[in-house]
Amino acid sequence: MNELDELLLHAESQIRQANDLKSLDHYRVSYLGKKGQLTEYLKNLGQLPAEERPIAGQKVNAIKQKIQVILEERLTALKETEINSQLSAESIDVTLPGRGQLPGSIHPITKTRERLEALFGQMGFTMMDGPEIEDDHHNFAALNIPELHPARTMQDTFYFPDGSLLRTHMSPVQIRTMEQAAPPFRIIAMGRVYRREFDLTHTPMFHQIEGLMIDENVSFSDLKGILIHLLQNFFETEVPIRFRPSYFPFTEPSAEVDIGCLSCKSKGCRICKNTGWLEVLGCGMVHPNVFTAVGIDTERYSGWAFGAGIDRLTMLRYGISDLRALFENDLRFLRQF
Ligand code: 2U9
Repeated sequence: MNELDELLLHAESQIRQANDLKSLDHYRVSYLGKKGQLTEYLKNLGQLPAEERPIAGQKVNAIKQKIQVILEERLTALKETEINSQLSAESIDVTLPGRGQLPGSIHPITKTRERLEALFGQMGFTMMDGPEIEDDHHNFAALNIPELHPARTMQDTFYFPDGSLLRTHMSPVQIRTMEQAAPPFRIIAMGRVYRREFDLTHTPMFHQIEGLMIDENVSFSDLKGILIHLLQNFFETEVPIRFRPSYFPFTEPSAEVDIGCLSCKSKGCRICKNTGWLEVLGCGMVHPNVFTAVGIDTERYSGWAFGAGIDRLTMLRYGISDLRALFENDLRFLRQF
């Protein structure tokens, strides 16, 4: 009996010290397993005198139950520790600072587009969109660009084998708008255009803005008023502005617009090629043939249009001297915006 009490004490202290599930199982087997110490006692009960057997049996069973309870308690405790350590190892500290990524910056071309959209928006113009892959009708024919016009030869335009093409200007967006709705119109279109040219001042893809205003009694003075207002606000100074007669197939009369050179204050420098002037856009009154192509009554309506290179406007506005900086994505350049 004393032996059994000692065994219980021993078992209890061993089990309480087991600090993982493996050693706990080892003790379970060593006490309660088939060849365990208590099992041995049970087996040996038969050798005792008959009158001692029931008491001894009860004692062995009582000890066995106690050991089972101690094992159970230890198992629960070990599992809880395991879960707690797993929880603290896997928990995420949401108060830790982030990985320190720098905020991005707005590309200068995007900045120009946002400024232009806001300035025209204030004057009641809405932005229209259209496909970059176009057809001959929307890019050329409807714009009074005749069959043999140089702009239609393979030199300037990227053609696909099926005759479709990459738009060479934003005008097709305006043609599509006029085909789908009726005047009055005050619209602008901004986006990528493509031409087969690549040198220091030209890239095969560049960005254009075009604007169109059509209503009854629209005249060249509307064109001048809006474009002068636009340029002075875009460049944020009262720059000198001049209109020079020019030619475009889709406008008549047509003009090109220059501003006084921003870098030399019109004194003459490398940027303005010593003329004191910088060309910034082309414009004119919409040609009657264009109205006819889209079914607008030329007796009732008149309108003006303009086109400008967004990349060029960006370079002039931010004093960027090399066109390539806009397309190289050098972070040292981009982070300045
Ligand atoms: C319609 C009718 C007329 C758009 C116009 C220009 C003049 C022009 C150039 C500016 C620099 C192209 O990117 S650039 O090389 N554009 O000079 N664009 S008038 O006239 C239109 C447009 C749409 C229906």
